[in-house]
Amino acid sequence: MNMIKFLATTTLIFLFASGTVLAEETVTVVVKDYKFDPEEITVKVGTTIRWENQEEGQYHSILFPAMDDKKVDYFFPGDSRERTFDKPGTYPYICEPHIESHNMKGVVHVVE
Ligand SMILES: [Cu+2]
Repeated sequence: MNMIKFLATTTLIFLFASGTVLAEETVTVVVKDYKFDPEEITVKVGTTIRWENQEEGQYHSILFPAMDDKKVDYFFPGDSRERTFDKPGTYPYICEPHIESHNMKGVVHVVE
């Protein structure tokens, strides 16, 4: 392999690796059996969390009362909701229709 080919290959590998890192900036929380899994999660600033509804036939919602969420936004099996966290802090959330019946809640810790 000559030097040009070597450099080109190395650059491609680097770009691929960088892309992989970027992809990991989205973290999935599974929504199933009236639970968030994991219920408590710690992520770095800038991370997007995606909640995936993996129920058979039950809708849920993601509501952050301290972030001024007011509208309840149901999402159904196969659907997801995303939120990006740009500031460090602790962010509790609930599933509004199931907080009383199933204590359905979670918390996101965002760190530098
Ligand atoms: Cu729910």
